[in-house]
Amino acid sequence: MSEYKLTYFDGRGRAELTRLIFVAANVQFEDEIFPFAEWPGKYRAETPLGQVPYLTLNGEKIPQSIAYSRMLAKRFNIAGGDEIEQMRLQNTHYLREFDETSQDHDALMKKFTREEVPMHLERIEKIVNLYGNEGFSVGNSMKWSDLHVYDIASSMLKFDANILDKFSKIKAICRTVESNE
Ligand SMILES: N[C@@H](CCC(=O)N[C@@H](CS)C(=O)NCC(=O)O)C(=O)O
Repeated sequence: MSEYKLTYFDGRGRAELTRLIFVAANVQFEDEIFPFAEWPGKYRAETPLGQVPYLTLNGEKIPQSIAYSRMLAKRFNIAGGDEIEQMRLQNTHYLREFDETSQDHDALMKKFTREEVPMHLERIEKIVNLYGNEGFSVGNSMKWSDLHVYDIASSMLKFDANILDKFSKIKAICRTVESNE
């Protein structure tokens, strides 16, 4: 049995960064995936905070994906070197919540893809300009911030296939991650 188990719905969502960290570090983990239909009746009651994903490590269930992803990245040596580099990596780790419950879903979706996503991508592009190098968000080796940028940026392509066109640094990071075996 693997030391690590990650539990989430059948989708990328907030679990994908952690999956990418395990895969990039070549560390075995159990990817426990359950159908959404089983969430209310079965899985919710088993979670620490009534939410997924969570990580089970040595029998302890740990909530909050960024907290345990950071711990894993440190453990697998892709969390940056000194405090300054770790802080720079941290700059790329923010996610915008998307309110799926809004009444006017179409208008919200338009605002999200035409205004909010480009604004956030632009900020990430600037951060990479400041701290990174060609194909890397910080420094010049792959770190968990690259996996996060890749996860977020590539999932935005489903809303608009051209959404990354203006962001050459982000596209270079996506290529780095995609070319990693
Ligand atoms: N900050 C938490 C957020 C977790 C979260 O929002 N999980 C959602 C799915 S992505 C969830 O469990 N929703 C089901 C519910 O609240 O009933 C994390 O990153 O782990």
